[in-house]
Amino acid sequence: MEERITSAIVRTYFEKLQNFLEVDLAIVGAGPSGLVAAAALAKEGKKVAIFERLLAPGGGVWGGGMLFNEIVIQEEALHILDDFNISYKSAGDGLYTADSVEVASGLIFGAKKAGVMINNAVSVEDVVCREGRICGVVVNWTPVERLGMHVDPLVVMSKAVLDGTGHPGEITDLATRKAGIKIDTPTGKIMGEKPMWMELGEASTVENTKCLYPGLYVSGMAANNASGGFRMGPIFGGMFMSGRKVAKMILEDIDG
Ligand code: 48F
Repeated sequence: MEERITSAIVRTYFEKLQNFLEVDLAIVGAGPSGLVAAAALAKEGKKVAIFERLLAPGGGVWGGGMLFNEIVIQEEALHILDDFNISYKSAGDGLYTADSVEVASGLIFGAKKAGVMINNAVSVEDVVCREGRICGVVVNWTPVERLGMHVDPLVVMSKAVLDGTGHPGEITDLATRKAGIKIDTPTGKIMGEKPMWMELGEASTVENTKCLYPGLYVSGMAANNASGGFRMGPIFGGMFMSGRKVAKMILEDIDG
């Protein structure tokens, strides 16, 4: 019995991995913007892999506002929750609330069912940049990263890479530092996130969602970090809309 259980896991895991070594889109970070983007592209038949540093995908959704496990969504983004079959309630004035555990698990389940490969406990530590295009991610197990073990990483090649790493914008930071690229922001560099301003932050998240460099896209808070947008706390419509926007842009890019 023991041997059969181990064999079943090893066989199916490596079959899955083998199929996702070269993908259409590699997404770094399984937060709300990354998960929404992943599901949208997978539904279009694209091969999408997400790499999430933590054991549990879902990013900043789980904790709601200050661990009160509810989040707020504005009316214009509700259609995205509908697509994931996630429920919500009116809170008046065009705002709605949803249970953060249902939102996080619903987005993960939706992305998975759409065909996305979600690699949890895997960190992206570098990008591949060739002939003026970002075209892959360098990955290693998070425990290896955390313990500082001297273990070489592996690489997943992709037509595009999405930085969905949230506030730190890690992939844009890596790409600008290590590949030395100039990105599409007013300064050509990372401008850094601005302080809390919910209304402007929501709008700027979507506005700042873009292609920063051939093959390198940015969504969610990483987009605000790159272009100097405001933070906004536990309102999430902008994150969902950012995921949808970036998926459309990437689809046009890789199909065109
Ligand atoms: O931060 P996060 O939820 O990304 P997001 O889609 O959403 C932001 C909101 O949650 C919230 C907010 C809403 O108002 O402001 O902050 O922009 O999820 C980012 C995920 O990326 C993972 C990290 O663990 C988190 O789950 N991550 C970050 N760096 C790496 C990474 C990395 N180098 N490799 C793999 N995963």
